[in-house]
Amino acid sequence: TGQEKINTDIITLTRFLTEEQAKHKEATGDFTLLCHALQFSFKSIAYYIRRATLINLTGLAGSSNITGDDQKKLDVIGNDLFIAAMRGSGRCRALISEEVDEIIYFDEHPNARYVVACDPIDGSSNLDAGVSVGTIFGIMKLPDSVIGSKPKPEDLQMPGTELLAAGFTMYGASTQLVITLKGGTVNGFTMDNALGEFILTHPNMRIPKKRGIYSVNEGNSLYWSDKTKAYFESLKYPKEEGGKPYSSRYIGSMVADAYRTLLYGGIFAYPADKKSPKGKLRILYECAPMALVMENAGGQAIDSHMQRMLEVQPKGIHDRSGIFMGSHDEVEKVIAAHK
Ligand code: AHM
Ligand code: MG
Repeated sequence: TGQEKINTDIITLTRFLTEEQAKHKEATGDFTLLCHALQFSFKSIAYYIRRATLINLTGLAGSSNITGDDQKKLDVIGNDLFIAAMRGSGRCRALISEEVDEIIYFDEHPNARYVVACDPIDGSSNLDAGVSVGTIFGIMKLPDSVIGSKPKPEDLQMPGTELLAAGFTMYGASTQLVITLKGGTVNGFTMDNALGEFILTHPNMRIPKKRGIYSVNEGNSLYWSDKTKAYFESLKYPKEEGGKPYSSRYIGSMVADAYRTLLYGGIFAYPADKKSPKGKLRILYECAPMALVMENAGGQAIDSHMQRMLEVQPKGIHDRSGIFMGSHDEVEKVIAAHK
């Protein structure tokens, strides 16, 4: 008849989360509710980003955050949307946001068991140029001994191995959500604007084992260690006879660079260097969530000391780290080059 076959058995994020919850007999539904609140914040951030130029949301807000970055108007709005959604979920005890110096406690929910770390709009220097940006999130559970009392910063400075779930949303040509649960697979959803739902479009994402693409801000190479310099040189000038040099891709939005790396394979790096000896990216809401996604997709993520990223213990809520992540074999090359 020439009629397209229409899929009527669509897996939305809501359905996916419900089905995940059913797999865990002991689940109370709290985690699922928290994820619904997260989902709403992604949808609203996506909405404001789409409309930013039309409703005067481009440009600076006139303030700066803890890390000294000038805040964009959208950084402020994204952060406010996120805080409101987490508070409203009633399941979040505390929130760590890139945009707020201190821990945000939700004392009205003293028995909530979850803690969320987020970068509401990562890559915001790209916003006004219409380049993809994203939200990064990690969800942790408080130890039983802390529930009911006010958690201390040390209680929240957990290594990525403690993440229950993590992922990111990319606001690009379409809005993509990638989420993974501890020990689980990585699943990608695409926002259907007409339905207002995230639809499962990329089930069980696996990162290619290797790929000749590298992604790094080469403008920092003056400050790199000799080993890091030698590593990137080796990608551009292969030693083997007839060896093919790698391609370079760098968007400058970690979410977009990581999403491409996840789909196509390759390596993404923001190494620690002489200018930023601790690296630039933040452990709790940038490095660790991405590392969980990469590992669960079959890739690897390490810091500049070649230590597994998920095991890096942050010493403060905004602590930073160098990072190399991506395809399994590409990270092996990084390790070999830094021996
Ligand atoms: P932000 O959180 O202030 O937006 O900074 C994080 C961003 C990442 O998305 C990206 O990987 C990196 O900073 C780019 O930094 P640079 O401009 O130094 O290459
Ligand atoms: Mg940011």
